[in-house]
Amino acid sequence: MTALSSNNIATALTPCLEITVSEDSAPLDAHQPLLTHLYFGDNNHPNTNCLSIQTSIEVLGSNLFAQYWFTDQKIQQAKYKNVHYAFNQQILFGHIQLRYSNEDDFQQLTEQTYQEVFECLKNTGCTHLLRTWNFFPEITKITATHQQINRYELFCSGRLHALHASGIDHKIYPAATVIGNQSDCLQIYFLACDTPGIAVENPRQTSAYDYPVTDALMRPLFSRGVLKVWGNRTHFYVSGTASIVGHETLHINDVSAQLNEAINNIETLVAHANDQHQTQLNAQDDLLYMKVYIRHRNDVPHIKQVLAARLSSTTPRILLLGDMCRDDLLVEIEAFYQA
Ligand code: 3EB
Repeated sequence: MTALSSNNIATALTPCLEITVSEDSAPLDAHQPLLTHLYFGDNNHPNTNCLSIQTSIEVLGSNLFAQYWFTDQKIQQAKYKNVHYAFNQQILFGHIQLRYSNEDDFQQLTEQTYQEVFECLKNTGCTHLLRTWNFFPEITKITATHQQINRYELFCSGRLHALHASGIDHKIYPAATVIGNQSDCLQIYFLACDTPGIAVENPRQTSAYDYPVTDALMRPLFSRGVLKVWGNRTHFYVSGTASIVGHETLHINDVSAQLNEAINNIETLVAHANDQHQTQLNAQDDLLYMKVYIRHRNDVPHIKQVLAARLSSTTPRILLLGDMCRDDLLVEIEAFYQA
């Protein structure tokens, strides 16, 4: 459970938002309004009654993983330009998926995509972006339109320009995941709200937006974690987290040590959130699930061993095949806390 201090966490009345996870292929019976249904690793189970999003990424060692996001007030669906979204006055979940080729300017594509996202948010009043997930292929590849800048850096630049141009108060960057997949699309989905969350940075890591990059316009604008109260629950959205201490990759070529370091990072982040914001999140017991993005499928046995040692046996973990934004990273994890 969570104790909340009124001056640290937004006290405005927020709707409830609950997430359940399912490793079962049957869609759940929705007794409450469904904001979104996210699923991985199975293309036969879209849920036609709600915004149903398939993540085009391979699941390792399981057929399906799904999440259902419920709320307590009626949800509508709509489309703005390329953004499909489900929303009410207080919550919004959106999805955008665009095909592209190696000849396209990826900086421009990302900027336009995020521009549409911010326009959509402005139109609905849910202007606070809390959490984003971003997937696209060949993440560290140098492309035809820019020399010496890889696709992830172009992505960061496009996102930064759109964010700055949005006119939205962007002092609180969303928590984020950026992973390379095997599709031919840029896929972005996101959670937004009419009231802000609280950004939490990690004392073990340089804030990503302060990384020593050569070009300030390519800064990765995301927070390590975002806290948000929904009704009587607290959520903590932890960004994709890797074996980075300060701003440097540690444990090159050692996937087990990288995973242990990434888990250390998340445990420190949770402790820091508790310290700063009077939450009482338990790094193990309140972990709803962990997603583990793995570069090489052969590493799965090592990954499973570390997870067995570090996570509670009942915590769902989903292993996904994906590339990280630095070539020396072999694994990245993302966590979702609900207390
Ligand atoms: C890192 O810590 C690893 O650009 O939005 C993780 C999560 C990473 C989000 C982003 C990048 C992003 O820098 C990479």
